[in-house]
Amino acid sequence: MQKILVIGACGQIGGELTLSLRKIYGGENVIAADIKDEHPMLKGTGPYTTLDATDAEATKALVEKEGVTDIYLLAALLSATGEKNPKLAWDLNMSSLRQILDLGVEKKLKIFWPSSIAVFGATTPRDNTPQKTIVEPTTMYGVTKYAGELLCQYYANRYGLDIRSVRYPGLISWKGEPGGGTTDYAVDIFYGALKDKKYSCFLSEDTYLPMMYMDDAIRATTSLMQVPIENMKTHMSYNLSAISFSPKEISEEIKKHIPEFTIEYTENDPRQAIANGWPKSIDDSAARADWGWKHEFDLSKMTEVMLENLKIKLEL
Ligand code: AKB
Repeated sequence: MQKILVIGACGQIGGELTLSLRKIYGGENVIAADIKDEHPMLKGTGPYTTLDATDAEATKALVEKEGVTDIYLLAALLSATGEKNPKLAWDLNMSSLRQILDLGVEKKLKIFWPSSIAVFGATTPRDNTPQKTIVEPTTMYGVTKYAGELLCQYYANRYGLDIRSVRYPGLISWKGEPGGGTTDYAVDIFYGALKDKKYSCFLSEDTYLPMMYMDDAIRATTSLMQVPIENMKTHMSYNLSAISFSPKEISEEIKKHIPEFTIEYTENDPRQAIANGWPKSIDDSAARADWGWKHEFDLSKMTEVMLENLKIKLEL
């Protein structure tokens, strides 16, 4: 029987991932942990505990007490917040990963840890970015993600650790709140459209970035963790792709539902420089071939679902 621990369970991915894991493995078998108070969406669905992701002793004690077999480590500072405090981004992102990898070896755990398209930089080919290519990240977040990928690969090769990972694109969801990333505009724009019929975008109209609806990201994560280890041809993180669009394109899609919606563009936001160094689209053929990954949500389906559900959530 699997006993799962989700660290960072109150973040944008953590909340929905915990709920999905509880559906698959049973509420009692999935322990949600975060340094923050329990997110309202998790209340009453299973066990919750407060945990600092960098506290190796507390994590080990929890794993021993609960007989944990699998850990999903999601605690991290993202690209935009990471640039405001690069030292904290390095400390949090790397020390949490390192302690989980060591614990994983000691207790023979199965681990999921997310990487990101932020590993790529300005020297990477930006269209259909390959799985294996030039990788020179320019943000501290990207540096920690690439260093983390190498560390995961090292632990897999050296100690036989079962560690699995994907490079998430920007994630879009109506349930949780985005957590300080460069792709956050693609969530905020729906709130602006529904509440004010307008949105002021911090990226320019033609900034294409790889994106994905959260349900696809969660399905990718849970299915990667179920795949036989022999199927995995890399211990680096898998490229993962669904949709690629610009602010102009998503605003036109929203206008199909809210014709009076308008968008304007602010200049000189530091997140523009980050976005300029990231891919426009991603080649995820390795994930599709090795473990059957396939996305379900395109731009129009995602826009429809976002507007429909946010309208209810915001009581509009
Ligand atoms: C960010 O924008 O920092 C994140 C990411 C792409 O990893 N959403």
